[in-house]
Amino acid sequence: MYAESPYSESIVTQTQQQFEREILEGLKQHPKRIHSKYFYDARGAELFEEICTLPEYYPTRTEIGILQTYLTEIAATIGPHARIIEFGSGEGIKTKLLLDHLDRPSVYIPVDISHLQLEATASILRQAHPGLEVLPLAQDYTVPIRLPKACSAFNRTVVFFPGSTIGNFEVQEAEQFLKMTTTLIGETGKLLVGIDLVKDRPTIERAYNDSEGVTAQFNLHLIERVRDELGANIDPRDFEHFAFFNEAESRIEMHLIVKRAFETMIAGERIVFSEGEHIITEYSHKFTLGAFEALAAKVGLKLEQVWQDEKKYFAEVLLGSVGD
Ligand code: AVI
Repeated sequence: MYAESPYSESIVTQTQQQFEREILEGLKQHPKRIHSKYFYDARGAELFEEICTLPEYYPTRTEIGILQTYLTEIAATIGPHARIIEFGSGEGIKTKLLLDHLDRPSVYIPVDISHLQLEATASILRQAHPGLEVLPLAQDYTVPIRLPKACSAFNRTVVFFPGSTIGNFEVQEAEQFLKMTTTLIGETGKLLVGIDLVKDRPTIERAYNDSEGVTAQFNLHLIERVRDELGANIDPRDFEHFAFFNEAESRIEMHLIVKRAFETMIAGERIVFSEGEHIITEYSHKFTLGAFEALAAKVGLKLEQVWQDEKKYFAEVLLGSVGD
């Protein structure tokens, strides 16, 4: 087991170079884009945690409610001595719930782009579960990953992907991600994933346009990062938060609208912003169970069990490989 962080500073530098490259690539596209994974530096993660507690943002508390109600049943389906791989490990409430309910889990591999968050979560879990081998992996999970080798034996692999983060992928990316999980779980493993369900437009739109403006701050934080980390002369006050439900694509779209025309140098290149121009910063897909089942079937995964809240706002879905 690791006694301290196995990650060197070079990973941090690499991540900064990737940030600069991808921001520039995105801002040269039409329409301009900034990938939603860049919300989550320390400040962004803090704002997201605040979003999760807002009255309008129903997904987090609804999913936690589902887990609290059904985890005994979910854990019984998973069985003892599982190896759990969790993507985007977040602040750990759902992880804690899962690990507390499972029967003697063997290995826990949290995968997250933020190594600071990972290490904090890992050390808490090592204390709470002395028999659990915790192997954090600081990596962008939108690209294929190589798992750290565990010393402990395990019965089956379960990929845990709560939070409806799968909805933040483009449809093709979601398919690729599901394909990658089929390789990780093999024939006997399971994928336990949280998905946000299609519901009435006002409920969905309110969740991304909260009255306190925290989601707006979260969105505008991307501009703060470009200003602070890439030394760009760019002002968040020149942008406006905009979020709406695109029914045809079944997704919330978050945009930043440019309020006044200006141009600025970003990482050595001149970028022109026109008045009224939109930067796409996030998609958050809302699924029907049928649509999610069809997506999973494309990569050979079948829906085995579904747990939902009473209002059917959110679903926790267990999938296995078709050959299982
Ligand atoms: C992380 N993800 C599932 C959130 C969502 O609802 O799509 C991110 C978020 N964006 C704005 N509010 C929350």
